[in-house]
Amino acid sequence: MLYPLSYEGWSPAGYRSGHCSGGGLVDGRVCNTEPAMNEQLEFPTGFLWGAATASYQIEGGARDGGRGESVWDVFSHTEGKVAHGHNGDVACDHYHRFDDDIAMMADLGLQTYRFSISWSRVLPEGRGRVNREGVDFYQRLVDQLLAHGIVPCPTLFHWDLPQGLEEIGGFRNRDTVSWFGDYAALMARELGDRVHMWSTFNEPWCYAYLGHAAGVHAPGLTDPHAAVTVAHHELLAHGLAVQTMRAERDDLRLGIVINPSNIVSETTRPADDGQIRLIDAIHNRWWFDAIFRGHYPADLLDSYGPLADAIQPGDLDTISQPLDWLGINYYFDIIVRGLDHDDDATRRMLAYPTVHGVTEADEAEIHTDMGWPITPDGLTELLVRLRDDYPDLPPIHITENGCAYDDPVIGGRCSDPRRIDYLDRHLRAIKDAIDAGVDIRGYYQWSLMDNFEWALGYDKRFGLVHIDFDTLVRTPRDSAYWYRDVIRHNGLVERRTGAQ
Ligand code: IFM
Repeated sequence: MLYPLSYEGWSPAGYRSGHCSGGGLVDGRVCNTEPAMNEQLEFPTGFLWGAATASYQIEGGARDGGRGESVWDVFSHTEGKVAHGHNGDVACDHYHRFDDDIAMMADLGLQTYRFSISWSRVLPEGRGRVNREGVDFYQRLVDQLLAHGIVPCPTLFHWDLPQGLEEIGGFRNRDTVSWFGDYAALMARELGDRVHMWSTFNEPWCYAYLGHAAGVHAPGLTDPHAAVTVAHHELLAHGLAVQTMRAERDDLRLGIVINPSNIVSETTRPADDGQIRLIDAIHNRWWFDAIFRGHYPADLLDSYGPLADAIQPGDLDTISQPLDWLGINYYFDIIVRGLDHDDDATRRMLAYPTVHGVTEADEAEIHTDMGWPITPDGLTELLVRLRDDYPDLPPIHITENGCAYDDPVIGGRCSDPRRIDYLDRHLRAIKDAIDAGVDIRGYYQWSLMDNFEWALGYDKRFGLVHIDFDTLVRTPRDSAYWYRDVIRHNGLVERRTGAQ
């Protein structure tokens, strides 16, 4: 039996006992496994179309303009942490080439651009001294975007914590919460007259668990207590930042970006259900319950016990600030084959990031270069379920969605039909969710260009634009021109590839 683990109040039993085909409704839910690729689909008027990147993944300029070190500089320069010893010192050199990159975005018709601010570029030590050159960089970036009619959407924290703060405990240290609040207020003062749409954190689950439990991301710890503490402090910092930014200006549209996933179990052992439910709580409910209900999931708190001792009275009030929008990053459903019943909470959490597997005989066999299954149905299901489970949800923007494929440039052109297919399927899934009544206002493809894919280095290519990392030449792929058509038509037209 195959079923997605539920959010609270949703019964998994009998929900999805197999993958649907041919579109339509299965058990009352929207299902679009085999989209009608040539069917035209129009999105709601005013829907925003964009692409996303993050500071450490594209900027480079690591030693330029007074930037301070981040945890990712230290991690990537530590032997054995990143594939091939790659690092973000140069990356796409966007720090020096942003003018041209923005002209390229305009050529591709982007209406909005999601990027992140490098905290250590504007505050080299993470607190105290402001680096004017760093602030100026982001002011020029924003001014150029606006000059090209592109709506800027910055994220304040996409994992590159200033190393100075890491040395005094990083997000394990409760003081970092207030330093983040100060940083957020500074950015609201410096950019808030021109930038209205902000997110505080990107994928806080990744920073907490990949960085502090699995140890595969910076800062590279394998300490479950640290991971849970960071998961809490990130949310507390988010809530505080919303307060400090609103105190600076009342015209900002503030949100947070979470990466939820359906947890799909294919295990037949009933004894697995409780553990899978906890995995769902770690990945999904922890974040949404805290922000939109003002409490953490009781089952997870019970399981964590003393691991969650960072939570103090009043914290959840700070965390559950009303938001103007919610960012959802979606790549794939997490499909669990089986679990070790002898795990204690600590070992289970450490094991968690590696438990996703794939089913054997369905569309999930199709993988991207990340080894991730392709599960567009899951996106519709997830969005509908979020809407059902959290009635006070603000409008949603899909802030990341995309796939890694290493299609080469041949004769100046890069044909990438698999990316077009992936994006087409996921846009149809989003449209299904909109038709089912979910309030979705925008879509950011990940990523504008190939970039530093964290511990996997530069081999995993997510870009609409191919980067030659020797010459830094940019070549828009066929998918970039396809996406330009999507934007022009505010939706999907008949499928076509190639530069137009
Ligand atoms: O590259 C990352 C990004 O930084 C965060 N979301 C997932 C992407 C692909 O792994």
